[in-house]
Amino acid sequence: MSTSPIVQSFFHADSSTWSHVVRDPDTSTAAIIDPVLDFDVASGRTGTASAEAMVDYIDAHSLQVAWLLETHAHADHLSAAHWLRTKRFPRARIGIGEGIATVQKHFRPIFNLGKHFPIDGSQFDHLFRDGERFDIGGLEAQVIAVPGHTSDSNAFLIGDALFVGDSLFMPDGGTARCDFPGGSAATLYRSIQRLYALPDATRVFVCHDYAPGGREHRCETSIGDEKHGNIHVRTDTPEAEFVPQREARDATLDMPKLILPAVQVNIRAGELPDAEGNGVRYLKLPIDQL
Ligand SMILES: N[C@@H](CCC(=O)N[C@@H](CS)C(=O)NCC(=O)O)C(=O)O
Ligand SMILES: [Fe+2]
Repeated sequence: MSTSPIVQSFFHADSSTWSHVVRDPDTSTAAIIDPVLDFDVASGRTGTASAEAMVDYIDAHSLQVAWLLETHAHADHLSAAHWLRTKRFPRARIGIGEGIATVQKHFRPIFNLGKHFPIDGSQFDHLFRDGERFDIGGLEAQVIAVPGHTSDSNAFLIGDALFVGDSLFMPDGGTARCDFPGGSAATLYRSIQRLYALPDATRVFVCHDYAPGGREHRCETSIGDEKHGNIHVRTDTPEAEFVPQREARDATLDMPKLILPAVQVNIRAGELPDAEGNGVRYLKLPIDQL
């Protein structure tokens, strides 16, 4: 049984998102983490070029996709999970943290989705609870709940590779914002302490990299490098120092440009809203709600 997955990462430039294909070297089984559906908000046009680049890689290596994993309901891009499962990998299961129910409960009234929109996470194939273990071929995977950025945030420890979602960024990028509904800087700090309890050699793969200082975009670091070099939280950073700094920075940030389209699609596991009578799908833009 292998403990070290092969990771191929894909960068989505519009949202600075890293998606990852994680594969067991001993079998052809793989998981896709945080796939992106292209979306041009000005034209309302979706696209699958980014997702198809991952499909090409999977086809080239004859992989079986067992899981489409979401580290959280993203606020800055649309998920390609539904498209990938429907059009390419019908046997893959879409999984997200059980905290998605809290996110859905918050946003259902904002988008006026009504009682027919379930707020129990049932749009997803599987809801992960903290500490849950599952297999990807011969790889062992473990769920580590990392709330703080959002209430549904999970990290996935797959062999020696940790997919941190939006908790930690690269060391010079610090941490994710905590001002979305259900977010909390103190909660994120405590989540990060759980990640810092992992071995220093644990490979860390981030979900976003905003390339501070104009350096190249990167996605891989390690627990040791985060613990000793993260600009927001190192092993010697007290919670009382991190929280006010994180909150002060959050107060300066604009909402992500795609938050309204993204959230209403991503709480449906990436499925677009049903078509109206004319066959066209519409996204809502609630006024003065955020
Ligand atoms: N300008 C970006 C902002 C995206 C954003 O807010 N990203 C979140 C993660 S979903 C974050 O934590 N950003 C951290 C920061 O900007 O400090 C956009 O409009 O999409
Ligand atoms: Fe995020």
